Amino acid sequence: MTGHRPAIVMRETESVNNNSNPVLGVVLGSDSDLTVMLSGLELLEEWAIPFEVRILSAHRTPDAAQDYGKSAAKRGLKVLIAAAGMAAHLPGVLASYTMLPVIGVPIASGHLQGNDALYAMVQMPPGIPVATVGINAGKNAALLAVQLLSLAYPIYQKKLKDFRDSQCQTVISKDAELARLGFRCYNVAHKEIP
Ligand code: RP5
Repeated sequence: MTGHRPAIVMRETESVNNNSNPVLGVVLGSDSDLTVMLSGLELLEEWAIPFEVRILSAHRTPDAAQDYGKSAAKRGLKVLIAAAGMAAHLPGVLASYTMLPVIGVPIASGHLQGNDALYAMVQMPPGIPVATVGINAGKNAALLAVQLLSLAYPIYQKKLKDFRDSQCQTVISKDAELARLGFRCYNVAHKEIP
């Protein structure tokens, strides 16, 4: 594995294997995608979502990717996240082998910096959809996965609600701070917005 091995992988492996079976599978096309996905993985860990992380490549380990897609539902997984860069066929290949919803995360890499991966994921042929989030949007992928899981596991709805409330409060605080610093907002007619 290139570079350092983020601690999140070790923690995830221990906690999931020791406690409950994973319901969410996160698949990376390469270990080089891991850094981008860390914010999403950290959120999953913080919320105690039982998840597993694998490195499988649609091109370099096609048989393993096929096996993973075919066995995912049987192993109890409910949702898959697949992150890949460049000619990113991983989410589409997994989606072709499973009825589980697959969320694709286009990773910015190579000369086209994720535009290639984005188009590959979002332009799936009719019949095999991949729910594609933005380039490098690992956190949104994690949130979307939890939203899907919350349909089967209502316990996650509170975590989502708390997250949104906290996000809302953060913006309100920043807006108040802006006002405290003396900034004023004007509309196009240069009238002050109350
Ligand atoms: C894709 O090619 C991977 O998902 C990664 O984003 C990109 C480059 O892979 P490495 O050469 O860094 O392994 O398959």
